[in-house]
Amino acid sequence: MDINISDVASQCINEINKKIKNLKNLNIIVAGKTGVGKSTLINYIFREQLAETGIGKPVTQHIQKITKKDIPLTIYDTKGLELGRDTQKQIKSEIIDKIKEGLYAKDENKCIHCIWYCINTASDRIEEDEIEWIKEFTEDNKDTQVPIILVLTKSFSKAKAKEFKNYIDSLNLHVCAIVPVLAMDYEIDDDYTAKAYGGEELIEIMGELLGEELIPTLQNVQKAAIKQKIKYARGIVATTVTATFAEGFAPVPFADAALLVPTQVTMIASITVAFGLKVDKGIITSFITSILGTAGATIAGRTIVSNIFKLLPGVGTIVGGMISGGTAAVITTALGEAYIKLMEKMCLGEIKAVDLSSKEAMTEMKDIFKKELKKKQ
Ligand SMILES: Nc1nc2c(ncn2[C@@H]2O[C@H](COP(=O)(O)OP(=O)(O)O)[C@@H](O)[C@H]2O)c(=O)[nH]1
Ligand SMILES: [Mg+2]
Repeated sequence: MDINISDVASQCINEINKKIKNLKNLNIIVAGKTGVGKSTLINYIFREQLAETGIGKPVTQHIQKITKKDIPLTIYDTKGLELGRDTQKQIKSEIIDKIKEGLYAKDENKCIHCIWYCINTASDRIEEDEIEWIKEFTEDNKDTQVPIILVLTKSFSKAKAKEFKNYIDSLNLHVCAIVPVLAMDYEIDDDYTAKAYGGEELIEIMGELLGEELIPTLQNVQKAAIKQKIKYARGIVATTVTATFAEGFAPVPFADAALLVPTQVTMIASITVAFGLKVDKGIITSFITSILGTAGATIAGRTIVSNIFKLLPGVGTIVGGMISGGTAAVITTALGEAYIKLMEKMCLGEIKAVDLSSKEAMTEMKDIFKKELKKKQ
């Protein structure tokens, strides 16, 4: 059985598009006084500088809806919380109405899943009116129960942020979590710049708060917690391998090794969606070609397996022209890990999509795969 590399790459792209289309929409309200750093936070946490480049549309007097094509996320940005009691009260009811609207729609894609209330750590104090607002809000939110996270923005001093957090903790506000964040590097003086942080923690908490079905979306839209993307992607690999090559999986004849391809296509697509990177057919083709070590348009299942065995003798035994479930699992895991590494490097800007077809990049991908095979043996 032959596989055609261009076809496999197309299948990956189709599967990626299908998975993206099926992602549930995540809806978050971001509240806080003007200047506390809401827009900076949004740009830090989510991909594509959403607060700057997204389309903003006023939905009420004080709420603006921000969306962007192909990002399954809606941010409701509030303004005016600094404008005194009456405006604050009005904003509170606009938010509660928005939450109820989502609930009545009985559509998970329209529900408000979380509220981030931002307080500026640099200002050193939570003002009395904010404490009041949060108390009243949580009272009104008793039936709707939308989780609230207090984000302590501009927390360039970790020590100060900790102190501030402890203080707010002692107020016993009904919030799910209090998370210090520095959304942008902060230059303290010529010699010292505080590095942005807090994204990993905020995303971890979001992951705990949101239901299972929103996790693929969360990973797709976030860019501030690469470690968690990797962890999640590894979970995809593990699940794929256990589901496909569970104990008792019959050996596959070499010639039919291509039968494993659909499983691997699905795995690659899920990982791509988790990373939220723009991956085209060229990238997938370079990846497959470099791993299989072939320049040909088609390749036989038997050749794939023997090429991989050549890459690392001892990865599997060639007995009776079969590969065991165990060997197939090792190969699939290495493939998944190599692809995760590629995605990670692309996220960090260490590999550029345009360079992927270069000889150096191909060799690098092959080396990663080889290393992973070695690890899994
Ligand atoms: N260095 C640094 N500056 C920040 C941070 N957060 C906000 N700022 C700055 O504070 C100002 C107000 O931030 P912005 O996000 O526009 O606040 P918003 O009105 O709540 O949306 C801008 O000049 C930002 O650059 C941060 O984490 N680090
Ligand atoms: Mg703003």
